[in-house]
Amino acid sequence: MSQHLLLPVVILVVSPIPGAFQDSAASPTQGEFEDLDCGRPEPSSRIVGGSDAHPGTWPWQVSLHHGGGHICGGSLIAPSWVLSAAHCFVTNGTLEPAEEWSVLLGVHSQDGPLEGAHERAVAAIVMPVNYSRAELGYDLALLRLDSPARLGPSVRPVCLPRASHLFAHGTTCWATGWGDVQEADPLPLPWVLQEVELKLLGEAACQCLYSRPGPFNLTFQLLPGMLCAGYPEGRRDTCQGDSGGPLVCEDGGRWFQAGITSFGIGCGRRNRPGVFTAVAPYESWIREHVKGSEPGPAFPSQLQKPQSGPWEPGEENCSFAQPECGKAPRPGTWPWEAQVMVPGSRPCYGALVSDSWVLAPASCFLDQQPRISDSSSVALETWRVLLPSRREEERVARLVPHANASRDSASDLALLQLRTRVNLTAAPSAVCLPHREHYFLPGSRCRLARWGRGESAPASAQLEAQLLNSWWCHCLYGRQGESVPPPGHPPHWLCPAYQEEEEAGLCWKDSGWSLLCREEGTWFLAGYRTLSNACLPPRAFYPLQTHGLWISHVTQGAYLEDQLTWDWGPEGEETEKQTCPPRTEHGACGLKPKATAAGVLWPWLTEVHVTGDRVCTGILVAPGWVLAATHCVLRLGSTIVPHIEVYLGRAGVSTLPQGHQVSRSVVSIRLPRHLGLRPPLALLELDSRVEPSPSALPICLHPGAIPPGASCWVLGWKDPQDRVPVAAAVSILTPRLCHCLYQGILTPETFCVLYTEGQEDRCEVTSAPPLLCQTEGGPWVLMGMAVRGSRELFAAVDPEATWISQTVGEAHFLHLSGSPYWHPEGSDHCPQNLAGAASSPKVAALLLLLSVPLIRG
Ligand code: 4AZ
Repeated sequence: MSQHLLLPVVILVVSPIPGAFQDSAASPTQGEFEDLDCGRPEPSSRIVGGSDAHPGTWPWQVSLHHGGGHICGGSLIAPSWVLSAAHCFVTNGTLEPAEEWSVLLGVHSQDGPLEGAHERAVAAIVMPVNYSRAELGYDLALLRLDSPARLGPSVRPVCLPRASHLFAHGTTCWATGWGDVQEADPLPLPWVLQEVELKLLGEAACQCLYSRPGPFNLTFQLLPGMLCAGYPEGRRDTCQGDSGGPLVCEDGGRWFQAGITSFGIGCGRRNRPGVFTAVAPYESWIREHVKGSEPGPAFPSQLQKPQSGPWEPGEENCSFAQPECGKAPRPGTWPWEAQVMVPGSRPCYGALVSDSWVLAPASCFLDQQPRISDSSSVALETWRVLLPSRREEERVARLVPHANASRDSASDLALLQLRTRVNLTAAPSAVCLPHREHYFLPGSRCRLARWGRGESAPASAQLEAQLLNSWWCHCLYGRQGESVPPPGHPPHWLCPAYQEEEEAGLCWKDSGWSLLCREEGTWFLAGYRTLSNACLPPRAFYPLQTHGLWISHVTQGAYLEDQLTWDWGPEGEETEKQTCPPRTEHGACGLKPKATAAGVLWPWLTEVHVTGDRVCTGILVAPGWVLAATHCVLRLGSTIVPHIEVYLGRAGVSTLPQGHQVSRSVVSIRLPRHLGLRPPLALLELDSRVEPSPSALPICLHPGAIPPGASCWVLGWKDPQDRVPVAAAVSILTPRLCHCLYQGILTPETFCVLYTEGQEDRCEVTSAPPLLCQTEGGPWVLMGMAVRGSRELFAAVDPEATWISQTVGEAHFLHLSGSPYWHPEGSDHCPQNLAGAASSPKVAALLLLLSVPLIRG
């Protein structure tokens, strides 16, 4: 039962709570219930982090069944009455009918024949009228059995506390149940009742822990009638399926029920103790509802009054438990780095995830062991694990490959259990692992570390990286049609952006990389990727968080940690609203420019530095190709091929060369074959490809028509010296108007643009700026490059489409629908007085009216 899913309800059988939370002055004396002994198990004799209970230790524990299975726990408080949690009986706001429930008493193991156990039907369920959902309190229910339980050694009632009973904080109490042993990890067969010792936390300490934002930025207000038990460091707790079960504390040889398991944030998490319904405040409500039952519940008086009240906050300190994993004082020397040595092959790098488990790629071992699933294999005898600061090598007891390891590289993981637990100190220590809902913030500081088996391991991988936002990552590497997972949902990929320059010397061939990301000084193993056959690290990593459950299930002790930084910013909402541009067979192109603190980053805008003094505008059309205006890169009449460098990824006013993230040399200049006139467009071949990233991403090309509804822009620099990118909005004239205006000087297939008022001289023209158009929310497409010396005329890309696609196999051509631009239009006559008048403002106004109606400036 999840605490998140409970909604406000209309309750069918409800009851007001007279005097709840008041110390009941009208407590009857103990004598009233003389005939019912309580809270005493037969002398002799999960809960997360618990252990098997001995049969008969907790004889009041009952199991509530619905639909043939265990749903919740409960406690026997009188022969005909069971106490449990209200949220067990409410689904989608409605109370499940009493007759659908049964109560199992005296059960120890729920597997096989229930020896000594018996079952009772439920005659009525009573719950407080104020109950709506567990987090709002009043999470208790009374179940009247259709006939009294048979009391015996394994079936006895627990004592109930009076309203005045004080359970001092720091007292150790016990919770019991058949619930999950970890989040989403059910109790394994034979389903033996689990017990766990929990410390009562005072109200102030508990509130302090829950006031710190948790997953989904959740904080939680502890309400009267609730109590907390557990440990700041987590690990021992109740969990789903334990709800309704008792939290009992001993006093004077009797066990009193202090609480009812109600809810929590996850199970066993650090700083997230379990929340229980406090029973004492409900003394009079319980009495009221069991009135007339003989015998009723027993409320013995408290024998040992605690010295101080539990509500004295001064005595509790509000200190948060820090993670016990992920501490690396010197990034790069990872105290969890484990080298698994298998005779006859290179060492395999993995990470220590607990005191006895190492996580590593399964592919390291798959080819070693044809029958890898046979973990009893003798070969393990010869395997060794080397951990930092340990002279002795560790022996391997067990190898547990992921079930899909050999089929799917996203599951290329295996866990190795060490024969003996290691003492976790500064080194070796364990890395932290993320929960499923972990949201690594965009811009998180990460590092790449070696992972798996490679040809030559770099001494220590120091490659720094920053996470791209999930939208970018998804658009670049996700599968088409997949939606971007919002924060709180596991991502399909994690994309670290790293400086290419730093790659030098980091060749780690035929191996993998892990992605470590830091939050508040704590390192998480965020992602991994094997099978990179190049020596460059990958750009997209598989997120580890989808495997948390498998890892915690196998290891029962890996350090799964809550997220530590919570400032999600507006990223979440933005991601949901954005849609990726269509993708061509070569990947994403034409993604929107990104606003950064430094300015707008136009990912396809390239500075083309030609030997000497010239800098031209270029446009990245594929990972290894830039398109530029011929006149800008080749001097007229000159046969000397200049040396050309291209730079990508300049966000704004930063000075050269730091403002660029990527640079490449041009190895060849290609021109289309043209008869007569010199071709206007040139393709520059780069010495190596640029990897797609927000600072280097190809533009989309679009043959022919202007896409319908597009806005068009001339993108250039205000000043050829500082080259801060600017965009000027333009309208595109119809071919006829264009022809009329520029009669005689026009080469065929040239676009004429009209600048939106006031934008005329936003960008300078000597660098031959490009003409780009964008459809609403869609990709940016390149339409043309400026004709020499002109601000208004642009040589169209369209006529060269075939040549471009033949030269650049990976150019991204989009086939958006649009009316063909080059079709001859009706009349050949030009409006009078237009020729050569394009620059007059009056004519400009007229032109605007006549220009292509779909185009907005
Ligand atoms: C549940 O879902 C539940 N860790 C019960 C207890 C806790 C969390 C969840 C406390 O029933």
